[in-house]
Amino acid sequence: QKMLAWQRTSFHFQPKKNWMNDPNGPLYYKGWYHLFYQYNPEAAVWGNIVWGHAVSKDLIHWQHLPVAMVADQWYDINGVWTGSATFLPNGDLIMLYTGSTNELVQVQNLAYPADPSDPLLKKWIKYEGNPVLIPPPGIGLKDFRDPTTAWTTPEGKWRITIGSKINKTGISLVYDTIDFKKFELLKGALHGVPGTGMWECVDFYPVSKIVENGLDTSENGPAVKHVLKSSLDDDRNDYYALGTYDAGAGKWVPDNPIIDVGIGLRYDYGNFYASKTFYDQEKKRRVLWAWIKETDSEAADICRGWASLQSIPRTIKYDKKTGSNIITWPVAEVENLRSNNNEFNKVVVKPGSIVPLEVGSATQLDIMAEFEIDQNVLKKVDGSNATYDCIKSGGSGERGALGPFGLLVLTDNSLSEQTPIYFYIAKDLTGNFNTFFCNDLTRSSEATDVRKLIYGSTVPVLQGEKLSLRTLVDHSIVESFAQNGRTAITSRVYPTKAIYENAKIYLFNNATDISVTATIKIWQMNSANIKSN
Ligand code: DQQ
Repeated sequence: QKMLAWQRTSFHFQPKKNWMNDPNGPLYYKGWYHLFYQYNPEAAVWGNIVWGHAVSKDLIHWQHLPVAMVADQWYDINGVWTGSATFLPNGDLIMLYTGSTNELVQVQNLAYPADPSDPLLKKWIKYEGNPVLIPPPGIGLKDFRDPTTAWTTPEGKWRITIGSKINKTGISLVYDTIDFKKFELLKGALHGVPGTGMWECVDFYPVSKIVENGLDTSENGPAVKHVLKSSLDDDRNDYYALGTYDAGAGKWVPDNPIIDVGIGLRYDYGNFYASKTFYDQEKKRRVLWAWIKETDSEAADICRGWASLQSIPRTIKYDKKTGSNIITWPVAEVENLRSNNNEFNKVVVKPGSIVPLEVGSATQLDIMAEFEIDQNVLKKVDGSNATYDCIKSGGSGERGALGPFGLLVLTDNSLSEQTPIYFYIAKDLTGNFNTFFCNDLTRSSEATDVRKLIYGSTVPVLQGEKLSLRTLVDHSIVESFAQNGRTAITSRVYPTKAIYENAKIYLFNNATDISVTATIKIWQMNSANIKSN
């Protein structure tokens, strides 16, 4: 246990011990942010699921509270599963969640705070008429879970959506309600995509095409686009698409069917699942949480006594510059943990070289880096390899004309353990560039019980933009963002040597034909204050 102690994070949310998975019902209430989460109070593996609960003033420093809801009724005795919060116009709060019944049927239940005057919302009452929804005809008894936050319809009713599947088509069912006790199923679905399987933890919300603020879930109109997100049970990733919502019909259509939900864009191209957003009415932003699972063995989880993290909460916005994706970015409050700024200006990294960045211990960092490349050199390089793929490539060791180049984090002095985060530029025969953003875990640990994949995808780079990345390092998690959050990659990393003061950071350039000029700011990060209950 002691050996693995360093893997515990310092500014990510995690319970003191045991297993955690999905974020549930995040909300802001009477001065406090609340995070509920799927929690096993008994062990560091999934099971006995109840709602863990913690509160924060700033989404960074947390106070753990007693479990909010336990499995004590026939309709949730096999698990108090994922759910979402809705504020009513009078400020009242309701929670809808999935229960796994005594017969393992998935049903939806209603709960509300026992004492709305308690800003900590410690006690919850389950509605006596639960369950409020059972699987409708034609839907599998175990394919009906994770109700969303409700939004209002043009008729003034409430509307929710719930993920499911029919054969291999992932769908999201739509229900209208007046009181959250009786529901009416709409015909068809909000949307469905063949071949995507069960849709878990569906999220559905508006983003503004014009303003920087986030939007409350019921907002709509010509300046709004709607994001539909689904967590695909089959491949354990969170996919989204931008599209148009028809409130009259209760249907949503993707802007581009080629990148529909489940077959196109992801919030994050690493380890990031079962995410949920909420509208933060205090700061007028939409905030995204996600479950970051372990990628070592279950035996290691049990030995450590805990499993899983929550991502750093991110603000989520429509990308006005590209018009084709959203951007996710760590909430501004994270920056309050920054101390000891180290700056490295215009460091030239030649083809095939590495440059150490002296910052002391490199286990708790916030890194911002920009890379410049001589445009004349870029023009001269022959085009040929436009079809690069991070995942199928040879990783950071495979050299191309224009990449890879970037950072090595959680790296020991001998470089035997290293976690590269990098760009790779591919140029086609017509002179067009395609930029990829990748994270190679193949050499991240000498432990043998760790999954060591290469993650990544393309990132849009517009005319005149420098390549930029930001990376948060926190012991066993690395969260990276390219081009201010257009593409993100989160990974869990388990070095055995690159720990404590032996963890270093380097610049590297494995391109054969270009030098890159890097300008970097690196902050040491203070630990968040996490109080036990
Ligand atoms: N986790 C919950 C389910 C949800 C799944 C159970 C997603 O409600 O579908 O712990 O990780």
